[in-house]
Amino acid sequence: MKTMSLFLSLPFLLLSVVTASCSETEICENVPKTCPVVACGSPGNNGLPGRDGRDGTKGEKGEPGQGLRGLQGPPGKVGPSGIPGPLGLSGAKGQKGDPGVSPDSVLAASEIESLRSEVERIKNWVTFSLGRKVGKKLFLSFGEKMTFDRVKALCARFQASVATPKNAAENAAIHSVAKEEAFLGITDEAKEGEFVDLMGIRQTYQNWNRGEPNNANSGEQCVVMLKDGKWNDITCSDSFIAVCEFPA
Ligand code: MFB
Ligand code: CA
Repeated sequence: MKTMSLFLSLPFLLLSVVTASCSETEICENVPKTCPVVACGSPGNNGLPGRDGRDGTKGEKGEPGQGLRGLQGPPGKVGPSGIPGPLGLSGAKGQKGDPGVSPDSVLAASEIESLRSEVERIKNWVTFSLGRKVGKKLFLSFGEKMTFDRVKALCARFQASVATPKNAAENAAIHSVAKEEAFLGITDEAKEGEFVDLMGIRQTYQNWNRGEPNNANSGEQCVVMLKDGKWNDITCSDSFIAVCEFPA
């Protein structure tokens, strides 16, 4: 029986001898064909991937990324108020105020009324004796002869203007107060032949003497009322009396 079992195990024994001689790390075909019964097969398929290796050591820090900058965030909340600034420059000086009214300068309404009526009486006396009134104009004469420029200055000093008749009635009133030839507030200084009043308004009412205005010697830019109430254009540097007109 022993022989039989030995015989049966012989191939296995042979196989294990052959296997043992090729089973080391060398590849079968590199083995010298010393063993006539060894035939190497074709390489086998790749084996399955091995297990993951262990993590490597930490790398160096990389350069900053070149990605897009983030959108600007919303404005932050209002910060605390700053400290007050330095005092500004002084402002321009204000207009002069109205005169103060001291208790004793306050006039009673009755006192005001009596003053007003007194003024009215004085104006009437003046008009009756010295002047003539037409509508809202009071004409008064000043007997001294003077140039046109001085006449304008005199009337202005009394808050009046040089008498300027705008119609026949006013012309007659001026004629009645002027006891001799008097300057009128009319000239053609701005444009020869165009007579205007001292406000530059065209003089529509005119009362020229025969043959006037003639701009004699090309130098007559002022106007004088003659003794008969007619007008003549005359040299402004000549001298005649002043008649002023006051708001009545
Ligand atoms: C002229 C008159 C002129 C002078 C001169 C003496 O009339 O137009 O203004 O008054 O007389 C003739
Ligand atoms: Ca003249």
